Amino acid sequence: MSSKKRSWAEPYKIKSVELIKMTTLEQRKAALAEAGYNTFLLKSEDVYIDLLTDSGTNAMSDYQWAGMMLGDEAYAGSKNYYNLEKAVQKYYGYKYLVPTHQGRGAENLISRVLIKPGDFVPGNMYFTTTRAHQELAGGTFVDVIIDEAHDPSSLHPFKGNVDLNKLQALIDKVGAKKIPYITIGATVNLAGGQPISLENLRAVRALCLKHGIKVVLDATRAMENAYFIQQREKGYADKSLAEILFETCSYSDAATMSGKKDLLVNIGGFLAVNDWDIFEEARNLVVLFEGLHTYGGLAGRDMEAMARGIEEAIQQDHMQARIGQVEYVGEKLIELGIPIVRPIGGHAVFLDAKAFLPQLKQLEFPAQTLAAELYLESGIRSMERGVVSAGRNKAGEHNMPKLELVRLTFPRRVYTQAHCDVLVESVESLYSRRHEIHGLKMIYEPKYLRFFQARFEPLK
Ligand code: PM9
Repeated sequence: MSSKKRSWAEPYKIKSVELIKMTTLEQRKAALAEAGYNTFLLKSEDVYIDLLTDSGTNAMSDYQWAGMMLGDEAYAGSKNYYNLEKAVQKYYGYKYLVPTHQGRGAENLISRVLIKPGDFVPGNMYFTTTRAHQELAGGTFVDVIIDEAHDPSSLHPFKGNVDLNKLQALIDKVGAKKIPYITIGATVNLAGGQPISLENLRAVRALCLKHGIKVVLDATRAMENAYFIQQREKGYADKSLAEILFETCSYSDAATMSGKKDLLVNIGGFLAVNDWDIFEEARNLVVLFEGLHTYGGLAGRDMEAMARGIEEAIQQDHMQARIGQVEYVGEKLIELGIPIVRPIGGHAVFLDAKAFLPQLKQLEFPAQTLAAELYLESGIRSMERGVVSAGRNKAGEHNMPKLELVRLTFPRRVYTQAHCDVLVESVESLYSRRHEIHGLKMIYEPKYLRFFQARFEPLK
């Protein structure tokens, strides 16, 4: 048998297409200026290949679309809610389900239920919306991820792991009573889509149990995390993704979920918990923020599409092609000597903007600049994940993250290998003129999650 690695290929064929247009450089210059050099403010119709996010940008299958027609749009007790509940119980293993319109709806609920003002919430690196809700509830986020996660060149296979010494040090410093829970991201988005190992998660669980601290999983990309465990962790090569996902969730008390990622839908999320009291409180609160506890801001058809998405996304051939596509681009960029976060992550390739544009100071916004330049180069939209995303601390100073990244995020089942090739060619061309690139100045800064709406101007 040949030992040569086989190509990944999509386990689906295309039945319906959406036309996209290529713009001229002049059009892109005007569009970018109008958008304040923030790719979030571009109009989608001015974008050629949209790699802003993998959130809600997935292509649904005919099976999911058929499910949309079976939406039971009752105000209360929709059939689709029960289908979703069944699927969450079967694959994630939690007892109780509260649907939400998307992930941050679930983050709002769990933060309000569990955090008291003055509490500390450790986590394996912050995520923007997760931390924002923790802070709104009066908590302070503390990063307890391993140091390797902050180093784009470290080849650690599980850069999402928690540093148990950092967690223990926090417990010693503030006391376990002030730590209601730890948030575990799987995979860790802002570290570059990096996984956490089950060995590490088991150890976190044991330490937390000893101190009465709950574990809340951010399960947004936990299926992708399961794939990395299967590929990299000893003892898991022969386990199915479903088995690994189930085991992952078994080391936690609750999960927040943005279904817009792993679950192959365009909208939807949920909070899933094992504890009746937490469920009851969340079920009470959800009616204030989202809607009745059997729809949580979603139409019946959206819940059906998500329930069906769970079944499709957990399939081996789906995940192999999904992560295979990301690796295809990442490997090509590495061959060209372009600095990216390594190992290649699950949902995105992350350009290392500090290494790409070493001439820029961090407050000249290297990642924001690079994202803007990539759009000018070829109409490809990406996302800043650096100092703009990191926001400000309670004293009002900029948080200065070690990682200054541009995320090339892959919507699931949307783009072809030829799109990937155009992307690689565009980044290569940008890299060859990197010395000519100047930074940006922030001219408008919103109060919350500034990266979404901030505006910039070129320094030169
Ligand atoms: N992630 C992303 O593009 C959406 C917008 S950026 C704030 O990566 C994790 C790990 C996420 C995430 C969203 C959410 C929030 C929670 N956890 O966007 O509210 O990556 O559904 O989920 C985005 P929602």
